[in-house]
Amino acid sequence: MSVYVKEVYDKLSKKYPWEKEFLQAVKEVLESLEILLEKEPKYQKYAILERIVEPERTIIFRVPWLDDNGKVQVNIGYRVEFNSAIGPYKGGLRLHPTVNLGILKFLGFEQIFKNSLTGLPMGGGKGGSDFDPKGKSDNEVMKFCQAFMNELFRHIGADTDVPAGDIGVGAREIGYLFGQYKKLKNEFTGVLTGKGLNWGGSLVRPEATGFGVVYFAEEMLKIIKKGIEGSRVAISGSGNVAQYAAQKIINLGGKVMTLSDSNGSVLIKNGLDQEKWEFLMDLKNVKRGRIKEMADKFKDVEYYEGQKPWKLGKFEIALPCATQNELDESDAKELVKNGCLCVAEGANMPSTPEAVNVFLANKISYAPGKASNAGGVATSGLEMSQNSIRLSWTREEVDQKLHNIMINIHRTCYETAKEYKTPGNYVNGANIAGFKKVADAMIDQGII
Ligand code: NDP
Ligand code: 2IT
Repeated sequence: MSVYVKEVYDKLSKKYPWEKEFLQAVKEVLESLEILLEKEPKYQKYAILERIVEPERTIIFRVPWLDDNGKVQVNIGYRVEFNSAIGPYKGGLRLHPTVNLGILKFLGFEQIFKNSLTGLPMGGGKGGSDFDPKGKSDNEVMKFCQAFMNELFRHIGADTDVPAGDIGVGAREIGYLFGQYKKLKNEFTGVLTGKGLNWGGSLVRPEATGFGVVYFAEEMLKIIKKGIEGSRVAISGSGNVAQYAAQKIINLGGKVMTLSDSNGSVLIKNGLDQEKWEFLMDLKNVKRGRIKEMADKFKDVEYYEGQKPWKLGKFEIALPCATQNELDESDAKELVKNGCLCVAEGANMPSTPEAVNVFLANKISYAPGKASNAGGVATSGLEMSQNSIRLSWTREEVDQKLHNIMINIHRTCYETAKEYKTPGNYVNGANIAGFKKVADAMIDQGII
């Protein structure tokens, strides 16, 4: 590490030693930036690193709500407004029992650079709660969302901070959150994205993250003169991102061999087809069941309790779409050994630093989440544009714009990596290109 980077990182890790995921995300970005910082002393002069690693504002609040038994439950709510140099704070809300400030700071920090890469005017933010939606009734989820918004509403707005979905937050939760915001503010505005289609949502937003990951993988594969058609693809997770990554892979002639949830993984011997995909959609979005049930239903599906997909077979492509640090060094070695050529992250930071090193050392086409999963927030940006002009674009128009954005992000990362003499290193490409735009805007706007 250079002296400047080391100084900033050491100070941060002494200040927040318990925020492991946040420190992990910062370390990766700062290491990539060393080659840039050497060339451009202005970033040190203006203390950009010291400033960019601290959120502009963090809101932490109590969320009391009544469960179906009339008992008072209390959760903690958060919104980390990380950086607004290039636009209003923008990023999802996560509802999961593991949520804490360190997790949301890692997600908010990544979001700054991801949003910058989309080319759209969006700053970085993230929020959520330790509320666990699993096993809760619709009524309880509504009560929680309303209680959460009872505090959050005073901090957000279409030109201030625009939340969206993430783990545990989909169309249902966005609906309840939006309804409560509207009631409190008496205002129908684009304050959230991922809205329903007949009340301000954008076509293709539900599909966007998964489609975008596959569009990005296609671009990486073109460079090495390969394609998706006929490839065996390992996908982890079975939520929003995994579902639409799977659909796009099927449409492009690839074979989706695995899916998973936090209990285990399924190996789909003949590959996921339309019938199985529809079963998955109903299982996860309507019945809210477990992935194991796919094996109960289909003969060629095997369930592996407590296992991740990475070691279950031979795959040319891997798309981790569940959660952070779900793919470790030994998983990466196994993937490489079995002929994996391309890893595109649908989740945020799913590969551990050791796994990333394995991919880079073996010259695998590896895309970090902040580049390959940017299609979701990019389409949220398109939803904001449509809300502002009070018009809706067609499915084809939005999909075309999303596809172009992913092609552009790929090109930016690829070219930037080459310019900084680390060709093929999408980690450096994404971090340097994402950072430069935000850092230059911070310099222009003075010490604030
Ligand atoms: P969903 O809640 O729809 O699905 C999450 C999936 O990941 C579920 O299958 C869930 O299984 C699994 N999962 C969650 N936590 C764990 C865990 N600790 N261990 C193993 N599996 C786990 O969320 P999304 O699909 O929206 O999000 C998935 C990832 O993609 C996250 O990293 C998110 O930050 C990222 N992302 C999402 C975007 C979006 O637009 N939604 C945009 C960009 C990135 P289970 O049901 O058992 O919990
Ligand atoms: O991690 C992410 O980029 C998201 N969860 C989507 C954020 C958004 O504002 O659409």
